[in-house]
Amino acid sequence: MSERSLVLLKPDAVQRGLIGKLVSRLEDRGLKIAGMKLMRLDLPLARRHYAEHVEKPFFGGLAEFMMSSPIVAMAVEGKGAVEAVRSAMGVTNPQSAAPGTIRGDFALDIGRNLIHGSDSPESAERELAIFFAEEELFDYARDSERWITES
Ligand code: IDP
Ligand code: MG
Repeated sequence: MSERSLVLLKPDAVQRGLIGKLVSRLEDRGLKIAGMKLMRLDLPLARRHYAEHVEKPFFGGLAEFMMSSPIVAMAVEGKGAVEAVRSAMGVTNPQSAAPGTIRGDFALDIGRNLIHGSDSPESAERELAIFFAEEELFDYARDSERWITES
């Protein structure tokens, strides 16, 4: 099985009706959805997911935002999935995000940047375990696979 990343479509993406467009960006890249669900974060989950940011001054606002509306949690799989998702997302602050990236095309504010993607394979493993039970993740082949990756 190739690499997996945890992707969250944040409350702003859901509220703005961008779920389909953002999923399409990832599918168009060749990435495969290995798990997907609509859910609402509570504080313990937000703190666990953003453990590295809990002490930061922006954490209060971030947690409040992340709990304000449902999110879509996804396990996204493919060759180099972590980096592929990060490059499709664009940099954290949409003000600096390149056109052609999700944040560069759809967002303006660092506090409303639409999407989370794991920052390393190690983070991906940790984060996927927070959001998905083993039976919610699917290992399946697509007929298109050999047209997306050579090996
Ligand atoms: P990332 O989402 O690009 O990985 P991180 O540095 O891990 O960026 O920060 C996590 C999230 O916290 C960001 O996506 C953003 O929503 C929020 N955030 C990060 N830095 C700031 C800030 O300086 N002000 C407000 N929110 C921030
Ligand atoms: Mg991060």
